[in-house]
Amino acid sequence: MKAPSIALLLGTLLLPGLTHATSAESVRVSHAWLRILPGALPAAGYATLQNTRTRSIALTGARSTTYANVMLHRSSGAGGTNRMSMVDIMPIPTRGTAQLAPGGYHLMLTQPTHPVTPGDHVLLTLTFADGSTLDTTFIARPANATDAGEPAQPASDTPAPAMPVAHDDAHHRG
Ligand SMILES: [Cu+2]
Repeated sequence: MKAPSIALLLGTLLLPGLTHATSAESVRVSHAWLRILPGALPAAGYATLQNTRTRSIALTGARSTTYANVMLHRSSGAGGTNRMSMVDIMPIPTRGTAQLAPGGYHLMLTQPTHPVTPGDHVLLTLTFADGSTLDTTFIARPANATDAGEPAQPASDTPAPAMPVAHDDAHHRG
């Protein structure tokens, strides 16, 4: 008989009587896309994350072999006063969804290891507070995109932002 994995052991110790599923196993990602800006401006990563389990989940960020630096950010304020700050987690509520979306939580990606252009598929590894990880393909979209560009996306799913927020570097000063 094989020894149980350390992850399974930890799950058993930390969550007695509950589920052994990791955060990564309990999250479904959809509408994952990157907004690609010209030049050296940072790219932004957006997605919808659905929590299928009965415990809250915390996204801690992502890593990628395509971008040397990936940060979890949150925008606050509105219009011209929009500000961003780095955050440690994005909570995904029990049996609910959370969005990485323009004007809210998002991933900020800098230092690409090779040029990324709209239409490219970029692999990001999402990371969660319990240490689990989830490989996710993000589709690269142009600077003026406001969604993943998937034809099947229902119009009522997410209201389009009144004014799409460009992820320009002015938002990252201070
Ligand atoms: Cu940002």
